[in-house]
Amino acid sequence: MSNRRNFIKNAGLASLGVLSACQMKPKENTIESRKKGPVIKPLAISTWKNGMDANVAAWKVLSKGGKAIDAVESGVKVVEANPDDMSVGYGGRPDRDGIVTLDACIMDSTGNAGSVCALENIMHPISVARKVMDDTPHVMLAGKGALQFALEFGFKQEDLLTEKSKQEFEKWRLTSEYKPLINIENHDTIGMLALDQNGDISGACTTSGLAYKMHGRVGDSPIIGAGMYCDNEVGGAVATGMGELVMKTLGSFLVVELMNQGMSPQQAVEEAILRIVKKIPGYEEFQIGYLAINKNGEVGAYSLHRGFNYALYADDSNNLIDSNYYLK
Ligand code: SD4
Repeated sequence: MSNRRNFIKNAGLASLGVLSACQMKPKENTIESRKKGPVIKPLAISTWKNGMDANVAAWKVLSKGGKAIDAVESGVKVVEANPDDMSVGYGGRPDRDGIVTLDACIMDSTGNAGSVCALENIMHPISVARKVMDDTPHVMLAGKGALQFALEFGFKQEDLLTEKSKQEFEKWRLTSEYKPLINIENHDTIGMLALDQNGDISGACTTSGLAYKMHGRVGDSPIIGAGMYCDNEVGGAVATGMGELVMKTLGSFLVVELMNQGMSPQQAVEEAILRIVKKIPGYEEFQIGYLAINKNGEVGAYSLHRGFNYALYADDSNNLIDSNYYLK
């Protein structure tokens, strides 16, 4: 029987009060059906151990029914302000000229995005990135322009080089050996993804980049699609580690697109690591870690080397988890 004839028949029966509740159930994707759908459980996931503190701040927002975009911003700000995290914001290691330069990006569930790179003397680059997203028609501001924009919006200029960072830098300068180390030196950049009670996804990523990088070097972290990407119909991904490898494979976009093609978050992050293995000679010398989530709140994590961990706040519990990895 054709759908139309079925409809006419059912309409007639319904008006007679003959159809069961099940037969009359609303079509999928109507407001009615979504109201009755499964309850969405919020979650926050972030890279590395410092993600534990970031998740606590994000959870304060999410557990009150707040938005994913506000959760990720307030989450990563905790790490930006922490002088003991030497890869992000205040206390971040400087470049080879002794200057702390910051990269950050943010993306919301509407697909809007904002980013700053090579920003100096501002403690919360993520909030500047959010202003770029919310208050300009642009996505990315760099260097002096980003600083000027931040100052116009009332951000304060501060010296971000702590005594500890400075002393380490002075020591490094004695030999000036530019050697990015796996897991030890460069890797506690924070990338965070959140799923809120509405089922909306947002992401943020913020870093001082590689320690003792060339002045002006920008990594993957502020680049939408490289360091972080969200597609609210699919999921989100963030990257950490040697940014050049992520940029060359547009890692976070790749992960989200693989999920869009049907992969689970775990399959997608593993495939994105394999892409680096296949395409980039010398990949063994560097660490890369990916995190991903999808709309159902499933998560994925994978890295090149052992040693990548991540913080997952879900079901009212915050846990630090070791990621599986490629090079066994
Ligand atoms: C960068 N991806 O600047 C950043 C560094 C990083 O954990 O993530 N470290 O290349």
